[in-house]
Amino acid sequence: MAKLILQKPKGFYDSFYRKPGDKENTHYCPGCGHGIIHKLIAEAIEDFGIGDRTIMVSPVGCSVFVYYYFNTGNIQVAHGRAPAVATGIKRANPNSIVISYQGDGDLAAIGGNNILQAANRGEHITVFFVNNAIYGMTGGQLAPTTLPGMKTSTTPYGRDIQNEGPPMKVVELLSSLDGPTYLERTAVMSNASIAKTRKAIRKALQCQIDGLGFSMVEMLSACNSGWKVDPKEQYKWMEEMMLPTFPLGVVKDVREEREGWFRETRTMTDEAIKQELDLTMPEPTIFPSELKKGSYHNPSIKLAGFGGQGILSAGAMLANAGMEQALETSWIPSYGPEMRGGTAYCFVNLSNKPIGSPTVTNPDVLMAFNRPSLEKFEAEVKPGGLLMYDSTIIDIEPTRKDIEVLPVPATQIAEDLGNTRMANTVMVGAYIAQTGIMAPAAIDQTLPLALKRKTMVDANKKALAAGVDYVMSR
Ligand SMILES: Cc1ncc(C[n+]2csc(CCOP(=O)(O)OP(=O)(O)O)c2C)c(N)n1
Ligand code: SF4
Ligand SMILES: [Mg+2]
Repeated sequence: MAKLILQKPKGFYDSFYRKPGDKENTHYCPGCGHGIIHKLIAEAIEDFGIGDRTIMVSPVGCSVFVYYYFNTGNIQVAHGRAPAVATGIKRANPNSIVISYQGDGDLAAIGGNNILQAANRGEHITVFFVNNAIYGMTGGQLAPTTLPGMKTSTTPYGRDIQNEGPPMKVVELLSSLDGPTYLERTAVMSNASIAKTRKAIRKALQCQIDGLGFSMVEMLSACNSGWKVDPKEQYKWMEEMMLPTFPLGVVKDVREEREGWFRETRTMTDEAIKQELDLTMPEPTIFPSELKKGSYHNPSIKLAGFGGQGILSAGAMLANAGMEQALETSWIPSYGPEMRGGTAYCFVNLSNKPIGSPTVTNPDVLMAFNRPSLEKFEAEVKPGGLLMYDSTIIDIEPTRKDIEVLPVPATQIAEDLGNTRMANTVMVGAYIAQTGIMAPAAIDQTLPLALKRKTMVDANKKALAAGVDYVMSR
C-alpha cells in the first residue's frame, strides 16, 4: 500500500514561526488554491536546491503572508509592485532566483502596468500568477479576470461585458511582447491539472536558473469564499466557468531559441559612490548625547499602541533625529489587517552600521502604549532589552525578569502639560534620557518633520523635556 507522507517540503519553514497562533497550517480557507500552489513551489525549490538564493516577493492579497511560509529570502511589497521590486532584487543580485507571487487583482488591476513593463523588458524573474477571477482578500470584488455574468460584490447583477469589458487574458496579452521567454496557463483543480502545474512551475524556474529571461505561469485557482460556491462544487465551477474563457496550455515558449545570460553587477566602495554622486557626507557622530548612561547601541525598536496615539509619529521623531545625527535609520509603520481593530505599530532601527532588515521581530526596545501591546509583545523583547510602557493607562505590570522595565506615566505627564495626545513625545523623551542615544536637541530640531500639526511643535518640545526630566529625576 502506498505510504502517505505528511511532511512539509524543505522550501517551507518546518514551523511557520512568523505566523501568529497556529504554526503548522496556512491561513488560507479550506480548498483555496493558494495552499496547493505554495506547496508545488516549495517542492520545486527543494528539488532544485535553490532555497538559499531564492527571494519570494509577496504581493497584497490573500497571499500577502507568503513570507510566513517559504524558507527563502522574503520581501512583502506594495499592491501590484512585485514585478518592480523583483526587478531591483534580480538586477542587484543576478545569481538570485526571484519569484514574484501575485493574485489577479494585484497583477492585472493595480499592478497592470508593472507586469507589462517587466515582461516587456524581459526581466530575468519568474512570476507565479494566481488567477481566481476575484479579489479574494477584500471580500469578492470584480477583478480584471472576473468571468462574464459572474456575480461579485461590485457587480451584483453579474459582470456585464458592455459595462466592465470582457475578462483580461493576461498570458495571451503578454505573449504579444517580445520580452517574455516562457508563458503558460495551467489550472489547479484535479490531480492531472495539478501535475501539469507542477511541471510548469519547474519549467518557469528552470528558465530563470538558465538565465533565459522572463517566465510566468498563470494558474487558475479556486476561491470558494469569494465565489460563494460550496467547496465541494468548486472544481466543477472552475471547469464550467473558467475553462471556456481561459484555455490552458503553453502560450509562448522560446527557451530553445534564446541563449542564457547573466547580468554583471558593479560593486562600488562607499567612497566611490560618494565621489560619483558628489556627496560629502558628514561623518557619523555616534550617540553623542551627554546623557549617555548605558550600552544601548544600535537598537531595534518596536512602538505599539492604538491608532491615534501617535505611534508612527513617535517612531518618526526617533528616525528623523537619527538621520540628522548621520546614523543609519529605518522606519516602518505596520497597521496591516490590524488597522480595523485600531492597533498601530511602528518599527525603528537606529544604527551606526548598515541595517540589514528594517522589520523588527525581537526588539531591543519595546515602547508599549496600551495594554494589548504590552501583553502581545513583552515576550518578544530580547533578553537584556528595555521595555517601556505608559503606566497611566496600562494597569498591569510586565512579568519578565531578564529585561529592564521602565514604567513612564506618559499620559499623566502629557495631561499635566495640557494635552494627553503628547504622551508619545513624553515617551520619546524618557527613552532618550534612559539610553542616552541622542540629545534632546536632536529631536527638537527635527520635530516639525514628524508632526502633522506644526502649531504643536513648541508644546511637543515641552513634552519631550518633561519625559527627559521624568527619567533624570527618578
Ligand atoms: C494600494 C492598495 N489598494 C487597495 C488595497 C486593498 N486590497 C487588498 S487585497 C486587494 C485585492 C487582492 O486581490 P487579488 O490580487 O486577486 O488576490 P486574492 O486575494 O484574490 O488572492 C485589494 C484591492 C490595498 N491593500 N492597497
Ligand atoms: S478568500 Fe479566496 S483566495 Fe482568499 S484564502 Fe479564501 S479561498 Fe483563498
Ligand atoms: Mg484574486
